[in-house]
Amino acid sequence: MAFELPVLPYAYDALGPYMSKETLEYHHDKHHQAYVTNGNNLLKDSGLEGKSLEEVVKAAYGKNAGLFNNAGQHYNHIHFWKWMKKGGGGKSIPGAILAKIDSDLGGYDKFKADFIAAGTTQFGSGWAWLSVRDGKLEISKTPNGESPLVHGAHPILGVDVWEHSYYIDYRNARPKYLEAFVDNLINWEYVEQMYAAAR
Ligand code: MN3
Repeated sequence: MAFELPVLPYAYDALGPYMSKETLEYHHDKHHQAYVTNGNNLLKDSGLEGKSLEEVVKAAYGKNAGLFNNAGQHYNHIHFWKWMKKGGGGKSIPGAILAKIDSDLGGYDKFKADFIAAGTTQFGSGWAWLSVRDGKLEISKTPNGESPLVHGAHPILGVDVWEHSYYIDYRNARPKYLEAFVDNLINWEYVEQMYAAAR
């Protein structure tokens, strides 16, 4: 199944001032498009053409680096766009997720601090994650195009900490970008959908 660039689920200027139109235009139209184009070229003759995206990501990990990097980033970005919304973030979190954050992660404030710390301490490019492993929530970080999918867990929230995700709006201030993401952008309804699917 060929990879396709999804349409953004909101207008390019919808996430301002926390993520600008210019950032979304470059990030979605150029960076994500490149992962789709390169991924499709590498998918040809890989033996994985008929597989779902998640299956391609898992099968290519550790075996076909070029395909893994592009398919992994395609998977990550499809969800990243949906993990944000205008007027998102903060503590208006669906009850089931909030209860799990309390029981598994020590409450919202600790979740927020630990999630931001994961993104801040990811050296170089990568992602910070909230995922489900064996029924419990956990926070983690991964380099480059990796995700918890290839480490035995189900991602339900991720934030891109590649410089292309924040440099136009925040320059080198990655922690400020992460704080704005948590306080103003997270689409918790989509997180809850992925949580329900991961259970
Ligand atoms: Mn990116």
